[in-house]
Amino acid sequence: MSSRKTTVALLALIAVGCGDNTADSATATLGTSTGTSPTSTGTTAAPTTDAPTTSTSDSGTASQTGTGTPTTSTSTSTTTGTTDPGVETATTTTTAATTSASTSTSTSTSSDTTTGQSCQDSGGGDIDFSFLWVANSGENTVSKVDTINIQEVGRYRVQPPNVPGGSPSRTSVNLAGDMAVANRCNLQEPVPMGCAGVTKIAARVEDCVDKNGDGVITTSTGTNDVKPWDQDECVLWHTPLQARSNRPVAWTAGTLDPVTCERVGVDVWTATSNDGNNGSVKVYLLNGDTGAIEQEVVVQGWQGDGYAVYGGAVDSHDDFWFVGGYSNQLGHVRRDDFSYEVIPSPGTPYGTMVDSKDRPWLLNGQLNRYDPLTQSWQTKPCPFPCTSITQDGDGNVWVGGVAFQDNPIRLIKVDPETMETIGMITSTDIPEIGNSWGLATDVEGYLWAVEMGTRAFKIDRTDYSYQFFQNISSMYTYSDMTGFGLKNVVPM
Ligand SMILES: [Ca+2]
Repeated sequence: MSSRKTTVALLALIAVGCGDNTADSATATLGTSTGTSPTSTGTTAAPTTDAPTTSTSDSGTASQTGTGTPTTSTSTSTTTGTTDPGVETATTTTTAATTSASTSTSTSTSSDTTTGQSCQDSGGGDIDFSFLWVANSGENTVSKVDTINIQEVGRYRVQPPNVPGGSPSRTSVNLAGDMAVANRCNLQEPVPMGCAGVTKIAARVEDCVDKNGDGVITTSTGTNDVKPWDQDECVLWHTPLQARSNRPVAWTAGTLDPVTCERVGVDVWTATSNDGNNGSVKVYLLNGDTGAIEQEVVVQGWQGDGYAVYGGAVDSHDDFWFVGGYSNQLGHVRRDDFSYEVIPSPGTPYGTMVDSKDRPWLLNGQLNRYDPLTQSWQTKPCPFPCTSITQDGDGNVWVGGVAFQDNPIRLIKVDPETMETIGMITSTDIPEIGNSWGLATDVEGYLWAVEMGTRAFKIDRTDYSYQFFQNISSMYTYSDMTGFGLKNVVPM
């Protein structure tokens, strides 16, 4: 089999085998690429085309900018000849179709000035905060796993009963240890309100709320102790959303108050399909304390069919970077004024992160790294079907993926600058490990490779020794599920 065919087969495998674990028509669009309107097709991935490579044309300078309007939708950014930014012909469309500005609102909170020397890092770096938050998608719960003892210490409902949808996947952890998770919904339009939505859970008992005033915090203590909806006092809020797809979730770092040493302005980004309008998507900033929608930005010029937006992460400015749902595009909404840009990407997204130098990465069979300063992409092939990504405290990028046929590679270590593979973990090192859909670094520096299945591997990245957490439920999470990714980008 030629390498080209191999790549194609791998991508087809990814499209079918992984994707989000609920099969739906959108999985099929991966293989088609090349500008065909994915809404039309429900067919399986065509093995003759190869999404990441065919629709390349990199030199991703083409970006369209626009400004999001405060609060509600409306469009503003009437971009010119844009459309499908992810689909080839990237080089030409250098629009910059800004229109009206959002101005006002936004109290630009630039951190730099307040790096209080007297304040210890408020959480995130503390060993007490070492939890892995994984979603048990099929049962609408999230598990809190102690990464030191490799033990599940809490399990929580994240969707009200009797509401269709749910299906949580991506989780995000803030610098105080709090977790937010997005419910994907995954139903066909039209969907009811609450099919999608975001739920926040506190990590520390002292951050939970004694809602019934009995002087005790009632909360889950482990796997077999799941409280009824609204009775776990560490589940702090739930914000229902009406969308067929709600995937990315990413906490902001906020700013450090030098007096109280508390972080303030800690909010949550999420994004959804814009049901009824597949030429756009919605990005939300939710108030971290209340879950209220602080801002809604309709991002125009986005190929928003299918999964619409697949994942996202913040940079050191608390800006939100997000990737297409199997479509070759990268989005960016700025925290200070909610303006945005849509950037064609040279490869199809699956996993994504922002590295310690504020560069978004996206990957799915190929590594793609975007440099916002030069507005350019760098790409490298993966020696196996790569899907998931994290960066460790030494700067090394780790990439997980699909165990494919007789390829022994399970994880690779990548130089963050050259993007060359500088190490690998194989099936000889860890015979039990299969597909690592999710990858994260914990506070002690261990890697966590999470299956779409029941095992999460804790791996020593120096000698590759390992243990694993055995869940009773099937997990599916590949976002910043420990909070290390956020800590990694925040200037401390
Ligand atoms: Ca109570």
